[in-house]
Amino acid sequence: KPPPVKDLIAPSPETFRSDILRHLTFTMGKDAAHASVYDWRLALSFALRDRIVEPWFAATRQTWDEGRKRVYYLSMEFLIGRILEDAAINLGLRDVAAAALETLGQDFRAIVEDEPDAALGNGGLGRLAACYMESMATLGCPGYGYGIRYEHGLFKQRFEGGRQVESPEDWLNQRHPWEFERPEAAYEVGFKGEVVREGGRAVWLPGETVRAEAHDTPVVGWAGRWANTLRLWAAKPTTLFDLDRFNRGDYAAAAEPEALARTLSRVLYPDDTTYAGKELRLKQEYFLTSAALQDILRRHLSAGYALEDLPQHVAIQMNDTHPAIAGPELIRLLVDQHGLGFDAAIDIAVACLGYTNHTLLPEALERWATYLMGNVLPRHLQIIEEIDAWHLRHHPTRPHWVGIVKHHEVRMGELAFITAHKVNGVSALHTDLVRQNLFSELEALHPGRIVNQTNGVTPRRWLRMANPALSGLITKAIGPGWEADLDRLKGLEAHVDDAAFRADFAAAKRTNKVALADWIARTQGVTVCPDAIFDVQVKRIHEYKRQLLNILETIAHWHAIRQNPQGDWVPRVRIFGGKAAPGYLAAKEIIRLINDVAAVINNDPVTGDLLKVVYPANYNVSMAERLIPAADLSEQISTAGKEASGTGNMKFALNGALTIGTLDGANVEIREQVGPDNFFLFGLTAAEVVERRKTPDHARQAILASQPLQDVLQMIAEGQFSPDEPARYHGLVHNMWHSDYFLVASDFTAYAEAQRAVEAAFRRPDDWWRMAALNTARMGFFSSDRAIRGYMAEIWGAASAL
Ligand code: 26R
Repeated sequence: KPPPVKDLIAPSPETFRSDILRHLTFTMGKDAAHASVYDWRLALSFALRDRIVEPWFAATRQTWDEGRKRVYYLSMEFLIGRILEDAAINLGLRDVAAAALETLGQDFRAIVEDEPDAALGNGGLGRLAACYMESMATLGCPGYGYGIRYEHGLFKQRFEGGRQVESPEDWLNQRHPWEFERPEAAYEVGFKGEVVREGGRAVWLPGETVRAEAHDTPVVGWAGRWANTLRLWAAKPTTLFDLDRFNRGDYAAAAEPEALARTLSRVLYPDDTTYAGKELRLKQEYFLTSAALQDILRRHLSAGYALEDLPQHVAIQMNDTHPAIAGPELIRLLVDQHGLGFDAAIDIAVACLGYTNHTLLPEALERWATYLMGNVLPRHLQIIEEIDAWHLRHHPTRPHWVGIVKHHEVRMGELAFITAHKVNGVSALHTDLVRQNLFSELEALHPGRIVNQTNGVTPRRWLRMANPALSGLITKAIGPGWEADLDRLKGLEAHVDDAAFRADFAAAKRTNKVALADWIARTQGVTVCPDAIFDVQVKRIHEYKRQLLNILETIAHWHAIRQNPQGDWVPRVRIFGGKAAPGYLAAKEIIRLINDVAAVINNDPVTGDLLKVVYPANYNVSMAERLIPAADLSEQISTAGKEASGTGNMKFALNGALTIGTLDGANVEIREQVGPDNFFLFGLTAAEVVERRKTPDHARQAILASQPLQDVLQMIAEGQFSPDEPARYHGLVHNMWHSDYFLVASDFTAYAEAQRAVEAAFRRPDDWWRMAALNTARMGFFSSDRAIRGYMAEIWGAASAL
C-alpha cells in the first residue's frame, strides 16, 4: 500500500510571500513596483496552484496504485465561478495569503474580485456539476470532469432602457492561471461522411475531423487531502490551413479548416429553456463525448485491463442528455475499433453509464431529426437503430410506442435511459414525476432502474467562503470541522433558545446586509435600508419560475402602502437577479417589467424606504456569493411540478434565509428538514396544478376573485409603469387573463397571504432569528457530500480513497 496522501503543512506568510514574489518576477516578468492587481492575482494564483500539485499527483498515483474505480462526469456545463479564494480556503491558506499580501501592500479582497468568473454554464445544471467536482475531491472519490473549454462563457447582460442586452463574455482574453495545457493529450473527432462495409464490418469514413486538445484544471477538496481533474476540450483543426489555397493567395479559404474547428468550442449555448435542434450543438455534444470516451478507453487499456472489465474500473455519468451520444459512441468504439460483438458492447456500455435527468419541461427535452443525426453522425444513427432493435428483442411485449426513434426523431431521453444502468432524478418529487410521467413505460420494463439522488451544494463555497461572518459564529458555537461533516450543524439547535446566540446570528446577517447595501448604493445608485427585509429571487428568468408572480405582488404591496402611507408597514427590499435566454421573448418582457416597476417605485417619495426594487444586471456565481448571505427571504415560487430540484433554495436556507415557496422540487425536502413552522409554504401542489389547468378560464376566475390582482393588472395595462408607451404590456396582461399557463393568477392570493405571514414573523425578532438559525442548523442534508456519497454507493459503485 502506498503511503497515504500527506496532510497539508501550511507555509508561513514569509515563505508564501516569497512564492508570490517569485511568480511575480519569473512567471509574470513583472517588478513589484510596477505590478497591477492583475499581475498580483496571477502571481498569487500560481503560488496557490503550486500547492495543489502535490496532493494532485499523490491522488493520481494512489488511484493507479490501488487500481481504483474512476468516475467520469460528462457535462456540457461547469459553472465554476471564481477559483482563487475557493482554492485558498480548501488549502487552508486564505489567511496566510491575505497576510503575505498585506506585507506586500496588496489587498486580498481586491485581488479576489479581479478574477473573472469561469461562466461555462447556464444555471442549476452547470453549477451542480461544479459543486459535485468539489465534493468528489473532498471525499477522495477518484473522478474526472469532462467538458468543453468554451472561449466565451455565458453572455454578459446589461440593461438599456430596462431591456436586456447581451454581449459576448471573454474570460480567456486574460491568462487563465489554473489550467495546464496538454497539447499531447489530443484525439481526433469525426463528423459526417459515410459508412462503408468491409468484410462484414462497418467502417465510418468521416467527412470532417477536428482535434480535441485537453486543458486540465486541478480541483482540490477540503483541507487539500485530495485533488481531481477537470479536463476541458478545446477544438483545433486537424490540418492547420490549406497551403495550396494559401499559395494561390486565397487566404480566407486557406484558413477555413481552422475556422470550422474553432467554432466548435467557441461559445456556450445560452438556451436552457427551449430545445433548438441546431447542428452545431449536436457537434459540440459529440465533440465532448467522443474525446472523453477515447481518453477513458486509452487510460483503461494503458493500465493493462481488458475491455470486458471496463465496468469494474469505470463509471460514466451523463449530466442530462447532452452527452447521451455516449452510449452509441462507446458501442462504436468497442465494436468498430476494438472488434467486440454488439451484444457484448452494449452490455458493457449499460454497466458503465448512468443518466441524470434535470428537467421535465417538454420543450427542453432533446430530440434530433433523424436526417440531421444521419448527416452529422451516420454511424451513430445506425447504432441507435440497432439499440432500438436490441431493446425490442429483449422486451417483445413492450408497448409499440416505447422506443428511441419515433416520428423521424431520435429521443435522447429514451436513448440515455436504455443505455444506462441507473437513471436518476434530482429531488424526491422530481424522481416520482420522472417515474410516473416522463418514463413510465420504460420504468415498467426496467423496474428499479430509476433512483433518486436529491441535489446538494458544497458548504465550502456556499457557507464557509461566501459567509465568513456566519461561519465564524458556527465554529464558535460547535467547533471546527463542520465544513466536511455538515450534519454537525445540528449542534446549533442547542443554541437557538439562547438569546445571546440569536443576537450573534442576527448580527452576522446584519454585517452581510450592510455590505450588500453598500454595494447596491455603489453599483446601482439605490439606497436601501439594512433593517428592511432583504427578499431575494435570483435564478434564470423563466415563466415557470414565476418572477412575474413576485413583481405583480410587489406592485400590489406598493399600491397598498400608497393607500395608507401611515400604516405600520415592514420595510422591504425586493432583489432580483438573472438572465433570460436571448431568444426567449416572454422572459425578456418580464425583465423589462421588473426594471420599469423598479424605476417607478424607487422614485416614489410616498413609499420611500418602505419598498425598494433592485435588479443588478449580469447575475452570476460571484453575485450569488454576495446576495445569498445577505438574504432574509428566499423566493422559491415555481409552479409546482416544474422545478426539478433547485439548488439556490438550498444555499439560501443554509445561510439562514427563510423560504417562501411552493411544494416543488427540493423545496419539499427542505421544508421536511427545517420543519414546516420554519418555512412559508403557499400555493397549489403538483397534482392540483394538473387539475386546475382543466378549468378553461382558471386565470379569469382567479383574477375576478382578487381585487388587488385586478388593480395590479389594471395599473400595468394603463401604462403606469410605461408612461412613454402605455400599451407596452398589453400582451402580457392579455396573457394573464386568457392563458396564464403557469398559474400566476391562481396562486396570487395564497402568495400574498404568505408574504403577510413573513412580515408578521419579521416583527417578532426572537421568533424570526430562531427560525433562521433552525434553517441553518437543519440544512446539513443538502451538502453535496451527501449527494456524492449517494451516487458513489447507488450508481457508480465507487469507494473513497481516503
Ligand atoms: C438542451 C437544452 C435545451 C437545455 C435544456 C436545459 C440546456 C440546458 C438545460 C438546463 C436544465 C436541464 C437545468 O439547468 N436544469 C436544472 O438543473 C438543476 C440541477 O439539477 C435543478 O436544480 C433545476 O431545478 C433544473 O431546472
